[in-house]
Amino acid sequence: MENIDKWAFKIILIGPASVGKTSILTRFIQGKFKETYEYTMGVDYLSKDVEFLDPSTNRKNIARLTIWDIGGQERFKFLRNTFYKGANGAIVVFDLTRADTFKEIPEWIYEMEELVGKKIPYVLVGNKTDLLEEVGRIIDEKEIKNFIEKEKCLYIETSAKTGENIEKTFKELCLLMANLKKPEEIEEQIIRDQILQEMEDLLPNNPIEAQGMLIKAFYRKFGKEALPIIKILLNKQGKAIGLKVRNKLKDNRLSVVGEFFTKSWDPKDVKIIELSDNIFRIRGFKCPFGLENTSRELCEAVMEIDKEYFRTAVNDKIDFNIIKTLAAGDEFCETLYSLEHHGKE
Ligand SMILES: Nc1nc2c(ncn2[C@@H]2O[C@H](COP(=O)(O)OP(=O)(O)OP(=O)(O)O)[C@@H](O)[C@H]2O)c(=O)[nH]1
Ligand SMILES: [Mg+2]
Repeated sequence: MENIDKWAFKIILIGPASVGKTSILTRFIQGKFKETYEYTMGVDYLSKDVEFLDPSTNRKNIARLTIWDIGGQERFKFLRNTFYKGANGAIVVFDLTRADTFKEIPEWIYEMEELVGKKIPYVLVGNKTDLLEEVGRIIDEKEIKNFIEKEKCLYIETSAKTGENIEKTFKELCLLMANLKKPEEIEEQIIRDQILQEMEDLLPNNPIEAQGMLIKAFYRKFGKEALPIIKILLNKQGKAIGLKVRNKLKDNRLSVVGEFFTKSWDPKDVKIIELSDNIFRIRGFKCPFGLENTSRELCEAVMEIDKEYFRTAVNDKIDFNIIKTLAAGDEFCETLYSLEHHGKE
């Protein structure tokens, strides 16, 4: 006989009035949708068996869900005390087209934890995605992001009308309730979603920007641990380009290399502040890697490329100093290269 893990879960569907709780449930159970609003008078419940796979073993699980759909209108508040009890998980819904419903969410979660008596896994749902095209995103995505990052909860956008992500919401919640998905994985998923979102918003204009996106994604995921690796790779890249420049230029004084280096950038993005055989000071108004407002430490790791480029192309010991950087929020970048023996005996 097939070996299946069996579960029974009580789920509560909660959130402000008219956000689409009943519609989500009707879509999930009956595959139907109704345009007219009939508020839920008190409480309804429905049952359904769902299958879901343990992601690490691919083992089949089956859960009998009893889903309690609780009217969101204020007058049914008194019912929550009774019906929240014993819940194993929750779907907390707000309406993507009504900002006030999102504002209320922290209160709903707080109240849920009070009445259930403990923290339970839940999925935060932004419903009515089908209306976004028409209405636009009226809730600041950053606010939603901040909330899910702080709460470390799963966030899914759905449409009860089209059925988008409805099954997924229930299955993800099953994984959480069965403890087959750990908080670290939720965090990973949040980070992954953010990175993908950023990538969707931004198309690289050239290979350096694409490299910058990769570096940022890597740094975001691994933090400080990523820095030494970025450093080593960019150092090698700097050395490779530096060697080419050294072979190409007959004269390898810092002034000549500095001028050659500057020519590779769009003149409106850079300005030479000082250029001699001992000192090269340059300002940049745009980070070629797109690292604006990330962090100084990331800039330092990435700038290993320029540092090594100059050391190799000039073939001398060079002090390298990042005076200002857009990465740390400064108004421009300023870097100073000086021959190490300059000014010393
Ligand atoms: N376009 C669109 N309309 C939706 C969607 N979900 C729900 N609605 C509409 O929103 C209204 C409210 O939906 P309900 O499912 O009754 O809302 P509810 O959260 O159960 O409301 P209460 O029972 O009062 O708490 C209805 O008119 C639905 O047709 C959706 O995904 N897209
Ligand atoms: Mg309802």
